[in-house]
Formats: sequence, C-alpha cells, structure tokens
Amino acid sequence: HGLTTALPTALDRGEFFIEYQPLVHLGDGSVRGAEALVRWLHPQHGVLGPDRFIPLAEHTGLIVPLGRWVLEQSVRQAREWRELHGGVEAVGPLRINVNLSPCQLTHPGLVQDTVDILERAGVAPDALCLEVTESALIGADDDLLKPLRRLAEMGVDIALDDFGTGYSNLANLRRLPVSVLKLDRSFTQSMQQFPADPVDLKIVEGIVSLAHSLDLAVTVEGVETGAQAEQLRILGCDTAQGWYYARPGPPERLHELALVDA
Ligand code: G
Ligand code: G
Ligand code: MN
Ligand code: NA
Repeated sequence: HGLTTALPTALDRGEFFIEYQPLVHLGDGSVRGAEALVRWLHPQHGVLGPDRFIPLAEHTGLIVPLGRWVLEQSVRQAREWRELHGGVEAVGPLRINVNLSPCQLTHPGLVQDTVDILERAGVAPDALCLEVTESALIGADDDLLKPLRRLAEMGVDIALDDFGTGYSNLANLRRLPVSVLKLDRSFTQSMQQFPADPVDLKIVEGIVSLAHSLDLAVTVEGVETGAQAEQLRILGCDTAQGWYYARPGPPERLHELALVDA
C-alpha cells in the first residue's frame, strides 16, 4: 500500500503540518488555547487526516518521532503566540493541547523529551496540556501512569480525551493524574435539540458535578451550534471546542481569533 511505504520518509521530507483548533471559555467566550491536530500533505493524495495515518504510524513505531515533532512544533507555536498575544489578564497566555498515542506513553523518553522541548522553547510546563484517550488508560498499571504523574507534578496538564466512550470506572478517575476531562462529541450531539433529552442532560450534569468535585475541568468537543454551547455552559462545562467557534486552521488564524476578544 502506497501510504505504508511513503510514511517512514514523510517526516524527513517535511510533509506533515499542524492545524490548531481554538479552545474557548464557555463563560466569557475568550480563546484560551488550542488543540494541535496533525495532517500529512501527501505528494499524490493531498491532505490526509490523522485517521488515515496515525494507526499506521503507531503500528510502525514512527509515532514516537512524529509525536515528538508535533510536540516540538506545537510548543514553539505556543511560545510565538505568547509573544504576540499576552492573553486575557488573570488567565495568562494561550495554552496548547497535544495528543499522545498509547505508544508514546510507554516510550521511556517521554518525560525527558517533553522537559527538553519546553526548555528549548522557553515555555512553562503549565502552558502545555497532553491529551490521552480514556481507552489508553483503562486498566493502566503504575508503570504506565508514572511518566504521566511526573509530568503532572511538573505542572503539565493531562486531559482524558474522548471521555465517556471508554466505559471506565468513574471511581478510577481518582487514581489518574488528570486535571481535565474532554467530554466526547457524542454528548454534544445529544444537545442538538433544545431542550435536550432529559436523560442526556442528567448524564452530563452528573459527569460535570463528579469532575468538579474531583477538581477536574471539563472541556466539551464537537460544539457546532450556539444552542449546544448554551446548554453545555448552563450544565457547568468550562471550555468548548468545535466548528461553532472555528474549524482547525493555520496558526495565524488562531492568533487572529485570540486577538478579537483580547
Ligand atoms: O480533527 P482530526 O480529524 O484532525 O482528528 C482526528 C483524531 O486524530 C483525533 O482523535 C485526534 O486525537 C487524533 N490526532 C490528531 N493529531 C494527533 C497527533 O499529533 N497525535 C496523535 N496521537 N493523535 C492525533
Ligand atoms: O482528539 P480528537 O479526536 O477529539 O480530535 C478532534 C476531532 O474532532 C478532529 O478530527 C476535529 O477535526 C473534529 N472536530 C472538531 N470540531 C468538530 C465539530 O464541531 N464537529 C465535528 N463533527 N467534528 C469536529
Ligand atoms: Mn484530542
Ligand atoms: Na477527542
């Protein structure tokens, strides 16, 4: 298959690029940061989304250098935004969310690579949030959690991505070094109707209340309408992401969006 043979050299050839999707505070609508989403500009196939090549990169091990590259680019970008845009006072500069694959979690270099990347860019650890899927941490033993704990102790935020799809034990949350829950898109979709299904409302309300009682912030994904944003805000969600605010785009676009409400 063409992608399999082209993938190993794509990084050296500079064919990957990153789009950024804003993270917006539901209370005041301000842009607080962005999630980095990698794309591959394939010479024959055009722009490919992560679904087309991340599984392949995981399978071949390329995800480790690719993930390191994404982290380095994103952290440098955060540094640039910080120089251009001081951010909302009392909240600080724009923050960056970067996805981690399960293979990166088990790679021994994760903590040191992250420390080096932050230091080289002159970015404080609390400007970075690493997103790990709920399914990657299901049944995680202490060896797997140790690097995440070290990063969390340094001040890096850890977010549990796609939360609500992994059927993990909610009580399990207490032993995970996470500070953010990213509610899966399916919850947002169920807020399409106004008023939303009462059972769905109760479920989200329950998750938010549990999260807040454990000192976790709640981010909602896939917000496509103002009605969804409003219901999720009323339910107590903290931050939102979705096409209603902006599609993933180039870094300049995020800077413009952030300046609008600065
Ligand atoms: O919006 P988009 O189609 O780009 O994202 C699809 C999925 O790809 C998301 O679940 C996201 O977590 C994942 N993804 C995007 N960028 C990265 C990355 O740099 N590393 C990893 N491991 N996953 C990513
Ligand atoms: O890490 P994660 O899988 O959550 O990455 C976010 C994914 O969701 C990306 O593929 C992104 O393009 C996609 N996405 C972002 N905003 C929206 C939205 O409002 N609606 C839908 N359907 N998808 C979205
Ligand atoms: Mn994510
Ligand atoms: Na997600």
